[in-house]
Amino acid sequence: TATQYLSDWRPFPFEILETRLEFRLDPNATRVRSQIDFRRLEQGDLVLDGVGLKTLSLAINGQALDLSLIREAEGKLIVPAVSLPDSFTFEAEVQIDPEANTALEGLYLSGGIFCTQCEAEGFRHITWYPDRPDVMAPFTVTVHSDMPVLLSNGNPVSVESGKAVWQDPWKKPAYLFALVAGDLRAIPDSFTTMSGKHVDLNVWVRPGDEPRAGYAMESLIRSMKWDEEAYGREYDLDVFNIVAVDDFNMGAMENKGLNIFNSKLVLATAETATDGDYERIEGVIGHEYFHNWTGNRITCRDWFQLCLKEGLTVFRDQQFTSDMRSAAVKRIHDVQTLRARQFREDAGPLSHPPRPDHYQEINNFYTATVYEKGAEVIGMLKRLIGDDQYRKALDLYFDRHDGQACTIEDWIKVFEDATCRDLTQFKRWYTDAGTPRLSMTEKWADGALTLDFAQHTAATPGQPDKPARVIPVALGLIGPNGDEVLPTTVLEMTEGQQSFRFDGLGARPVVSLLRGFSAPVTVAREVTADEQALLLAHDTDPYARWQAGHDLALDGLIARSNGDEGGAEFIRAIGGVLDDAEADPAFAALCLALPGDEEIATTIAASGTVPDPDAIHAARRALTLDIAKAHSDALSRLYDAMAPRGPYQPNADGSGRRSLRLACLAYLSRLDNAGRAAALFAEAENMTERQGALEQLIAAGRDQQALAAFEAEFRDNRLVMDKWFMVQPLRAASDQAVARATELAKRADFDWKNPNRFRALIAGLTSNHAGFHAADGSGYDFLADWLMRLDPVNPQTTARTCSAFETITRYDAGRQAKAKAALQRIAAMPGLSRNTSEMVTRILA
Ligand code: BAL
Ligand code: ZN
Repeated sequence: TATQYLSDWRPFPFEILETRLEFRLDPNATRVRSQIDFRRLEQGDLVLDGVGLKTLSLAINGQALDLSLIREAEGKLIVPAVSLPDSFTFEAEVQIDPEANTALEGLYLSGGIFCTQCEAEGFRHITWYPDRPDVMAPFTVTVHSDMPVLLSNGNPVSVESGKAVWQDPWKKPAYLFALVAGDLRAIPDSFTTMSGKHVDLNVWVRPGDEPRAGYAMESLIRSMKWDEEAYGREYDLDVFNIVAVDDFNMGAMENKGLNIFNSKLVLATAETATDGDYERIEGVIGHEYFHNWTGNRITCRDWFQLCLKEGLTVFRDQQFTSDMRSAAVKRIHDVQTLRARQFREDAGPLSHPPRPDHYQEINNFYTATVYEKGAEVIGMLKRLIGDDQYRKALDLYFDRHDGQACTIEDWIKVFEDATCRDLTQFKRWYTDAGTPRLSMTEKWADGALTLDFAQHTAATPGQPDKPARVIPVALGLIGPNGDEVLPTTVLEMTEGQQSFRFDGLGARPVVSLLRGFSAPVTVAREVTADEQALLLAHDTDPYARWQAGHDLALDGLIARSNGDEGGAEFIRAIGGVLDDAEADPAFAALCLALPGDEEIATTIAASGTVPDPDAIHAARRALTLDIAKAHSDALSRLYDAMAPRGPYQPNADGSGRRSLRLACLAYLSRLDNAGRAAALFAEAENMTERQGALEQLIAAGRDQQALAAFEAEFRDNRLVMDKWFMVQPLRAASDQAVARATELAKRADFDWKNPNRFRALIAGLTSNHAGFHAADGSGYDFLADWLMRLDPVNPQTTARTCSAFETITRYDAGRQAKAKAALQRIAAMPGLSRNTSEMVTRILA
């Protein structure tokens, strides 16, 4: 399979003045006519992309072209330069089969709705086109269909029965094209932009789903307002449409003026969606909307630059959620996600830089590194230059590059020009893979504290040497009495080893290190349990406070998993958290939640030891029980105090109270055999508490009645039933998880071709650490069997799911051998997709 290299990028030799498309929709025989006005910019052949098209005709300026120009195997149509005038109209008519399109790339049918997904390279499944992000054009789209609602990008020109014409005046690459046709109902609203322009807003859903789309619309309006206030960015079309569909490989897609969403990120009511769902809906609606400027108006030159739009847009959606909810809680959630997904990716065979320089299948690079680390890198930049300079640089970015397809070099240059800083070293964060390990040792003498820092980044695939990076180290100092003696100070580390000294200190303080998680690094330092407890009690930085408690718990859990004593200090410290819990329930809930098995395993592996999934799981269960016993009164009191005080509100306050209540329930369930959970399951009026209770009932092995009741109530709601499929393997006892998943997979309603349903069951199992890593290899075999079944149907979702195997080399030889055998079975499958083949090859390398 051909590898694509960043260094091979060459400009497209033509520009497009206008793209006109005409669709005659039919489930099995959709006709697409295209007229593309090209103008030559430099010498070169006309190379167009097309995959799986039945080509009916090709012409240039009305002259028929020979179909033998098509190179079927390569998916290219190559018209030699000599046969082309400087300006010409290319015309094609092709036929495609949306109903047969189970890969969900290009034009497909989802539950009777025609919809599209073109990022990254889906447009080539629709018609012949230069399907690359640096070729941008205004589009006019005509749709013929008897479906009641016909949508495309831009503004409506004419909408009549059976035919609609849409025009998008903003030039865009093909990956932002979208078309939707179906029996849909709108939740309408409107927005007046900061310059007074009226915009019609619609969230389109299936008939009957209208009452579940209100929160999505509110989130959209908040997003539009926030982007004006925070970034000065105004919306630029007369309409903005969002459509919810059930079958979608990703979360959502930022097509210009016509965002298409996975329905799980649109539909919510208190009875069917959790607090987490509501927060994700708000965040993703924001994310896709913010792409209008960071992605659409300014796009990527090539797919190696994906983090240019994704890292920045994630950073912006994180800021948005911080502003809408609790900044402290949001930061801790983001750090948890980064560690769980990106650090894990960086520590294994799939490690790659935020800006990779080669790939086989770009769909395999929609990763935590490109998205979440891409966002962290921007956060670091902002921390280094300050808020004002950041805003100045962003204004320059929008001014300078509006309408362009850009690179990471363009982005860095904007910051260099706006701040007069040399960012050569900073750029390594984009080009170098791996998570730096920051170690710190302390020297105390004569009222002076000297901190000696060292940074080290281990080799990653293809990158053996790692020069030092610039690392912003935010820290503060806390005196022995708990007072802050040095407020947050940002040290700029640029060398492999560097020392910083703080003079004039009365007594030896405790270092509150990496405040706000100022850089995506792991930390190695000598710190006593008493010092961690002091930070947990007194640190002024909420992230650092939480981290101190988290580390204390982690140390105790690792000791216990080694068969030693551990966790006593955490048990004691948690008493203080419980005493203060009502002042900030969401924060207390975060402190109460023990590190998960996966994180414990990661930490053990990072220290060079082989993690034992069963010992880790047993250690966590034992510490949970000890905490429950030690604090049963306080936990019980808080559980009652956090009972609902009024109607459900999906806001930070309400969700904070529920998260604390459920954190208490997790402990109390170990003492009362999930008695409170059973009562809560029966009486709860919202899905957050309902699902939380159900999870405890499953963990306690008394779930039959509750599962039956849940199924009876929600049988017809796909999204809610996804939860039912997910929580069972997730919360089942580890020695029953694979059996449970196997039984569930046999059910008629395990509609595995639906990505949400497939992922629900599989992610439920693979997130049950000891269950998935069962010593007999049954978890690996189960996953491999399902990946082999899904691959011919949906390569993209199959390939992404392969990352469940990315940690195998950290386990014992027996588990490794079984996992490798499972992967080799996948690799040997005839006709394996390029997507899955690349993932399996990288993991096995
Ligand atoms: N661009 C793909 C979906 C997203 O990141 O918004
Ligand atoms: Zn995005």
